[in-house]
Amino acid sequence: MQKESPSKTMVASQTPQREMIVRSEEPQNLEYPFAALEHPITPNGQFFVRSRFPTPALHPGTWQLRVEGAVERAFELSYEALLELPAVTSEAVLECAGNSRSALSPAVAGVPWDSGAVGCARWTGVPLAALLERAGLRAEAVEVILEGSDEGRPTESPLPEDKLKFARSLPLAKARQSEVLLAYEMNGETLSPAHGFPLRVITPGWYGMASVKWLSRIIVTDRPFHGYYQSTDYAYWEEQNGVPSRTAITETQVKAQIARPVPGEVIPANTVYRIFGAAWTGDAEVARVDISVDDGASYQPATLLAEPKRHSWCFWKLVWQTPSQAGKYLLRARATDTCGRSQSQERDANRGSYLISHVLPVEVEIT
Ligand SMILES: Nc1nc2c(c(=O)[nH]1)N[C@H]1C(S)=C(S)[C@@H](COP(=O)(O)O)O[C@H]1N2
Ligand SMILES: [Mo]
Repeated sequence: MQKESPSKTMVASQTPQREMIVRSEEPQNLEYPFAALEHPITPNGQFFVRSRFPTPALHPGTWQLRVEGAVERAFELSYEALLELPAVTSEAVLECAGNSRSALSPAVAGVPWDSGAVGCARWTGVPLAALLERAGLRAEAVEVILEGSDEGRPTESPLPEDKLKFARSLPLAKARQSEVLLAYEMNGETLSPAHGFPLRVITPGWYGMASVKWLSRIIVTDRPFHGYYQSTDYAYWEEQNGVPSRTAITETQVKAQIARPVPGEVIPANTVYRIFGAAWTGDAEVARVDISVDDGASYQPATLLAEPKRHSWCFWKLVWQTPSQAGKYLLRARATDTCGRSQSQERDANRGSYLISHVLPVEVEIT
């Protein structure tokens, strides 16, 4: 092949798959082919779906949201009444805590997500804080349980015969932050059944499991919640006072993902290639993304393609002058956030099958 002048050529990456990857039909688990990454706001049809149980069929005429527990005035709210309340719209990235699981070695149980269980949308709804205010928290209140309408038996674990509902809790400090939304619109459209119609929680800065779909009950409690998806699943071992304890997964860890090139991509030597991807973090902003094209020996800063925003993601690129020597090369992307947190190089085994945020190399072939 004749080599072209690097200054004139920008190598197009392989045409990526655009259809969603079906990880399972029932419950529905759909992954976005991250190599096709294009829009800073993920179109609804390209937003991953992660559900533990079949999607419940809820009717806006009969569905109600109940607010109860350690409150002064328990109440119920219809869909119609909810739409009447003052609403806000904000952008938030949701990443499944099991995203990138397929990269773990040895393999672990769970949906084998590649890097497409992540997306960023504009959510419209009512701040959870407004409903807590209306109910009036009693002095003993410590947590807020968010319960979905979906139910079933977790397939992954030996458990009582009884069905259980998907539920997660937020500590009061997080629940009261104005950013936590009860959302009924996604990118200006009514929430779809798969994404939680009629109402879902959006907990920005936390992994997806805290954004409970098909919300039906808000229960304020006077003690910490230890439901199945709080302490058994979506939890990891952490030493507390010298004792290993189950700790609920909460804040999203800082992470950069390479969309292109894809693993195994063949790229010509002596040319110019645009390495491209996205980066996000939890309750902070992305500060920088650094790229290594030499198996981690050195890093150089990527260009952020937009002003990083709290709770959103930021696309980035690096124009790579590809080497003249043919062979396999390992590319790495590493994000750092405004709290000074950066991705580790090594996997922490205590994280089990979740929180996969260490630097993941992408091997390409230069020819
Ligand atoms: N009620 C309910 N809420 C849920 C889930 C669920 O199975 N049931 N899955 C959670 C998980 S693990 C994730 S990652 C997000 C995914 O949201 P999405 O399907 O809209 O992308 O929803 C969360 N909320
Ligand atoms: Mo998830």
